Amino acid sequence: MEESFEKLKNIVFRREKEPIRIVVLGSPGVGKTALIIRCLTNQFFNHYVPGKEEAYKYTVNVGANKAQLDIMDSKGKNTALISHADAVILVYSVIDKDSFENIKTLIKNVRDLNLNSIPIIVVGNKNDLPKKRQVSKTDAGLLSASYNVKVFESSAAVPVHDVRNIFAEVCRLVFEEKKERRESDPTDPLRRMTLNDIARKNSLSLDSTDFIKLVL
Ligand SMILES: Nc1nc2c(ncn2[C@@H]2O[C@H](COP(=O)(O)OP(=O)(O)OP(=O)(O)O)[C@@H](O)[C@H]2O)c(=O)[nH]1
Ligand SMILES: [Mg+2]
Repeated sequence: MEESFEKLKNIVFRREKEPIRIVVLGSPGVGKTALIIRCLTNQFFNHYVPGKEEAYKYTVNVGANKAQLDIMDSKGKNTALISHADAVILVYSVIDKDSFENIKTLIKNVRDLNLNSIPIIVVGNKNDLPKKRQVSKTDAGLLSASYNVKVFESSAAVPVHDVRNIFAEVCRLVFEEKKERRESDPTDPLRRMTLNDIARKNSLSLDSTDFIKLVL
């Protein structure tokens, strides 16, 4: 069991019926799908299926407790999803400078669309390819400071720990940010809706929905 999930359980699992809705966005090919699959299955998904958009339900069990993460691997055109997300993970590739530049536009879009001050976590993926690196850690640090976002580096191609810790950190930030809002409006029906429900409600078509259960 990973320590970060262990720390989460007291704050997350009491509210198990409310999914934590996480939308993952970024330029094509940066590794959004690979990062999600790495987190959920501990496998490296080394096939490129461009632009596939899917919803994942990820149930984390720790002993008798459960938390449901509702993760949407998104192209970013579905503004309804962004406006109802509890957190957004923006992915760039450290070997693709343009994808890093695009993060600034994405941050602005998310802040315009989602009126709650939801956590935005930026992930610089593919850091297993140092010879091809185009975005330095200094660039990432400057972005973090000027846009007030957390930036992590990761790789979907190497073992799992940093990727799962990123998702754990996202949950922690969601509960810090959302605690007051949740407690102040317990009747809000949106609280129990998944991103897939929201997509359906907005007549958005998704390729499929995967239900993946992970037992830690
Ligand atoms: N070396 C390396 N390759 C990676 C990494 N992450 C993803 N890839 C590869 O990069 C390619 C694109 O990865 P995807 O996860 O499909 O990218 P994506 O962001 O989902 O792309 P779109 O769905 O088209 O927007 C695939 O061939 C992956 O195997 C990584 O951390 N390191
Ligand atoms: Mg993809």
